[in-house]
Amino acid sequence: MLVAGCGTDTVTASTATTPPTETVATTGPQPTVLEPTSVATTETPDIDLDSGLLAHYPLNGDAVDAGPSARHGEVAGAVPIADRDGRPSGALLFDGIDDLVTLDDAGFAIDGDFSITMWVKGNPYSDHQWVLLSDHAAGECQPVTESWILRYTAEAGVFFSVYDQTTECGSHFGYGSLVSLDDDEWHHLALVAFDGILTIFLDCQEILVGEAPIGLPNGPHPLLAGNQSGAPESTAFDGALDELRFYDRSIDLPVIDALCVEH
Ligand SMILES: [Ca+2]
Repeated sequence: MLVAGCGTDTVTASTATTPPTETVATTGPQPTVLEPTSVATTETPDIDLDSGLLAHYPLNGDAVDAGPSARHGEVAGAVPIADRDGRPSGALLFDGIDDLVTLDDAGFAIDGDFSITMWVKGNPYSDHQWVLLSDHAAGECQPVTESWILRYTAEAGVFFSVYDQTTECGSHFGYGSLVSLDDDEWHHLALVAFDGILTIFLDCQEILVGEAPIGLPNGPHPLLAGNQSGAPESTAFDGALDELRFYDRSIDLPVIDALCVEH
């Protein structure tokens, strides 16, 4: 199935070099519109969902890693909820206040390509931004640590930042728009970093292509789902997560399609 570029969504991307703040920027440097770039052009006859798999959290009411390295996490507050197919305890529900999951990020320092995929269902009545994933601490300039964070706001959409020490407080890269995760519906989100380009897919559709630093640094902060280190209520995820996967490679379009349709 052809996935990339078949929708009508406007593709917008930006790079930003200003010092980051804890508020998602909705203004700033003018976005640089890049041509959509497929993350992979070669279809393989066999779709391998396990190649390069660092961790796979089915989030069936817990944080067990079903991947090859058994990097089990620890749930703090989040509770089981039915998944997108109605399977009881098939996903995890976060309260938007203080729930989070601490993951085992040993070995998550990635210098090259990577991919992250998950299902997300957001609470439409939430009134603040959400941190979906992070290896990042809240509320401070972080000049001496590498970190990254995946956030969402109703205004700015999906927002992935890497703080890489190239400026005083690090740099952050890329933000998307025209996507909604807060409509109380399940959506499949996939981030694919390939050869210096970050592509974000929502429900198998490419929504953002932007230049991004290669790699997923593993800084001193814990790898968290549902919030960031410090766990401020103002960034607590409010909704449900399911089927969280990390890869140390850029997954191709058939894999993305398979994950967002069948898994
Ligand atoms: Ca699940």
